[in-house]
Amino acid sequence: MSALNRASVSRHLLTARPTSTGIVHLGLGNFHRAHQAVYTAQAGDGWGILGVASRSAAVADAMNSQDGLYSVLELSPGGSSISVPGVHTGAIVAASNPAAVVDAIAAEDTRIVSMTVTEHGYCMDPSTHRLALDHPGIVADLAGTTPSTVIGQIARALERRAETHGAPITVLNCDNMQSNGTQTRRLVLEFLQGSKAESWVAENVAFPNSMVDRIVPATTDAYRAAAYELLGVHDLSPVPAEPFTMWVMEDRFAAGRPAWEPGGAVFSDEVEAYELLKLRLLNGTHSLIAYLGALDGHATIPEARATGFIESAARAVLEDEYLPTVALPREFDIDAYIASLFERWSNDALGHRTQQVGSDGSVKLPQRIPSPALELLRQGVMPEHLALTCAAWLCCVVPLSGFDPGPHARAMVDPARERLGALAAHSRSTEDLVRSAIGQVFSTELAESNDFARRVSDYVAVITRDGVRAAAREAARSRTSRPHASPAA
Ligand code: CS2
Repeated sequence: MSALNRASVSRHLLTARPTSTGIVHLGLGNFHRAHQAVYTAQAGDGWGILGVASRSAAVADAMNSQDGLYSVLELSPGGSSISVPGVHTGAIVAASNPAAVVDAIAAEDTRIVSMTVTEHGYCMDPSTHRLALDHPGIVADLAGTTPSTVIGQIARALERRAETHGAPITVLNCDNMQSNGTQTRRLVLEFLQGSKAESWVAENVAFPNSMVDRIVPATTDAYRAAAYELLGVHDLSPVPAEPFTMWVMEDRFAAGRPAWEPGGAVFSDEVEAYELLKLRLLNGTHSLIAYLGALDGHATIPEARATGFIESAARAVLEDEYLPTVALPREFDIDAYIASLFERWSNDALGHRTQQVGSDGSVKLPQRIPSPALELLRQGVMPEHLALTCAAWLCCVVPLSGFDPGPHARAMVDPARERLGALAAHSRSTEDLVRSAIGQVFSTELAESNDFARRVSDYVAVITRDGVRAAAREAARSRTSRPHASPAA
């Protein structure tokens, strides 16, 4: 059986042949491989990417054994298609070779370092948005060991650039975070505070903000088999993806960039508006669908979205609670955008799992819930469905004793599971647990809203006692008593 490589791949499927490595990308997960890599391949101007996997060697090994290649399997109810971006010049693993990561970012030929390391990868305190100085990795990196955190690796490499050749570079955050470039700049400068490199970084390194979007499930054997059907050769690591893709970023690059426009990238001075829109309407609603779906026994997002009470809750949170808190980009067709979201969530050929979207809620939800919740609370409006999202998440990851959230919730991975379990063990009441969880995971300001914490704990109690459908019914009742919302001016 033949394997995918440059000799075996059908010419018409292969998009690019890089001539040099101008980009070092941290986070070689499926999202990067179906998003930025595809745009870079479509640029066709010779830029190559060195992929850096965080911990697991599986993807890097697979790609290295396939001449850097892998396929992107586009799936929709209308059919499937495949392509091979072919833009990576190699792949390494940060955990087993952290020094090589610093060397690669520091190399004079590297003009962009980009990242998709998930919200989790930035070692940021969610309440203050500052570097978590008590994070063991940050403590070690600041003490001068070979850096193991992403911020430490970037900062040390920039320091080396400042001390040696001095070539400017762009740091491009492609994670789902509000003002992702600005936040990364702050974290890196905080790491370098007081060092000689601080002012060099401030002047020579660009940190554009970007909004990234494409729904990309995890690879399974079923996707490997589907890729084989279309490729005719075996790919160890294909990436399943929806057809939709969107990338909006600021055109502030310190040392050039690929021509990402032919792939559809948009350069805009309104990135923050796009970010908020996406983080709230897409990601925030996605979380609600995932938690309600998992608690109602659904394995996939399309299954959950097709369930009447979940669709109603999704529309309510999106239209009444997220939409009024965002200012739309100029000439933006919001009705078409909302319609496309519901269509994307219905993609049953993709089979995106509730467990995947529900995982890491403790680091994803802080980007999605506290700001809109506080905004509505300040206006005197109780964000019932944001409270329901928090409650459903808590019921999935820290179920009260005697409550079984079901297999999809149990399979959710969350870095705060243990911490929340300990909080639960020491809490006097559900409200006490909810308040501490909101304070520690989301924001102290939101925890100080007694009404919100009480509402979340009411929903936790209803889900635990009467089930998730009863809780959603209760949230829905609040909708009818409120005027229809419109986006912020
Ligand atoms: C999802 C995102 O897992 C999640 O939390 O909301 O991964 C979502 O699929 C992407 O951001 C889409 O661009």
